[in-house]
Amino acid sequence: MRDVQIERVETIIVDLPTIRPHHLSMAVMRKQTMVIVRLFCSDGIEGIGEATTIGGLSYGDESPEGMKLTIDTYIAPLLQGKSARSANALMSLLDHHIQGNYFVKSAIETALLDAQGKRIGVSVAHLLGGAVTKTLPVLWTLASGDTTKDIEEAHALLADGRHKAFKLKIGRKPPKEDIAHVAAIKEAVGADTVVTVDVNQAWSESVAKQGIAQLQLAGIDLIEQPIHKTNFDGLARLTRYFEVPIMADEAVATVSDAFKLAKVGGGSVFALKIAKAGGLVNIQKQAAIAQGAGISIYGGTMLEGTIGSVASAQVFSTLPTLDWGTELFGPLLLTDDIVKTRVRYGNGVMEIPQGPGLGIELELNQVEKYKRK
Ligand code: MUC
Ligand code: MG
Repeated sequence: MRDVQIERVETIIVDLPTIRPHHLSMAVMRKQTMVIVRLFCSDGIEGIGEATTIGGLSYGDESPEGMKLTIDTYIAPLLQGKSARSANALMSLLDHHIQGNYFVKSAIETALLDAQGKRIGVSVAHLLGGAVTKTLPVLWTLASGDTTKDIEEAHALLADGRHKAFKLKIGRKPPKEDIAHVAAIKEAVGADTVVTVDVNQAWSESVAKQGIAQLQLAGIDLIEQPIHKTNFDGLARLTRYFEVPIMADEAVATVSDAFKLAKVGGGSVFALKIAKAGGLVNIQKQAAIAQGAGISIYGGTMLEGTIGSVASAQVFSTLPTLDWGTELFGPLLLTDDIVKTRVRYGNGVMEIPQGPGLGIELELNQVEKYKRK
């Protein structure tokens, strides 16, 4: 097999407006900022990846501007001139020289896998052992900040059939108001529509105990990250106490978090995200830990655009135990896109592009249009 080298790694910050403000406990998003990675190889193949977070530094500890700097200053020089074929070898090199920086590593691994898939004519899912599905269930997050608008949005989406389940974001307002908001939406969409609630760490354990009791009574199907991410024992206590499943999100970032949380029973569901985990291969390791511990999994998002969402979909499609479906709706929250062919959504699912690589390509005019100047 002819050797192929990495010639150059380029990063571009892209800002895309959202279709409406997206309210989370720690930030209100009006645009999404993505760091797009272009990895050029000596055989003319280009791999693409995406490093995206939520609300600057309010969700994770890597910012878009910092991620660009990390790749340009530390990662690109390490990769330049190296053999491009083995993502595992290159990720191991990065892990040896660069601590943490998981969001960035996920974008680089995505670009390496995309390039290798394009090179040998197979999808990224195929490189990861093969897909078990060509579609993934995708819920929608209602987070306009207004109960009436959320109900209208839910009814329109149910009528259209694009989504069949919803996630609600709370934690910005006093618990009483938040719970009334959730109960009103649940009643409006009906008992048969799955509704989950993400508190994004906003509650103390004692408040969570009261709040979850009421959410359970309102018929909510799953509670996501009610308390601070470092409180593993608290998550375990809530998981044991309530019938409604408790999902770990921020708490389960790395492979080692998954192991430690599984050991204490911190959550009956894990939300897996390629950015938190530091890449696609680590998602498969976390899924194996969850499977061994009898913990369900859910395909999470960092509200990435199309590249990050498709990269997530490629690895999620290899997991037979994705009981809770996914939330890979990121591209639908944005007013426009930077790829040639947009991903198709309908009937509650996302259609996964079928390779080679990620199965998508950058539309460079669009990248230029939304590139931060
Ligand atoms: C989160 O914490 O889950 C995922 C969907 C959404 O609306 O926000 C994100 C972040
Ligand atoms: Mg969450």
